[in-house]
Amino acid sequence: MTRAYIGLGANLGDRERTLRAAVESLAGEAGIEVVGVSALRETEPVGVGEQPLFLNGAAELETSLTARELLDRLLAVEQRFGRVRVSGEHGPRTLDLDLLLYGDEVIDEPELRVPHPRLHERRFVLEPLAELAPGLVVPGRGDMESLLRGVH
Ligand code: GSY
Repeated sequence: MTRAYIGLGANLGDRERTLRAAVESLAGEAGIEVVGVSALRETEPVGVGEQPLFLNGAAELETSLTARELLDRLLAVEQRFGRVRVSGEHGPRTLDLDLLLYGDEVIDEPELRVPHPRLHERRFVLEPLAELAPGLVVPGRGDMESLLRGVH
């Protein structure tokens, strides 16, 4: 079993309902146990121009799936909730599920990079992660406290 963390985000539609339903849906998947969900917080969009506010959070999972299998489940749940991913597009989204951490593994494969390559520079990711696991160390990046000190 591996402890994994995912980022939750939405800035279209009924954001809270979608995020909670997505977590429920993940919890119903074979091989995934949801062991924690952070508070959801409203955040200013980062790096995507003018867009509606996001609702962001994070979830802690215990999983028997491989990182690739888990990623595929996340993409399937996103699609179930109407998310269409167009390469290179950064438009508003009904649901965004990002694989942030998969145990202490470092993976750099097409479409599958963990730790998430922008995790360490995003307050909207670090804060909910630190809430779930304050003692977490992000492989290659450091501990939560120093990472949070490094973001605006
Ligand atoms: O994968 C993250 C999508 N995203 C977000 C987000 O979830 N929240 C905020 N506040 N800004 C964002 N920019 C991007 S891209």
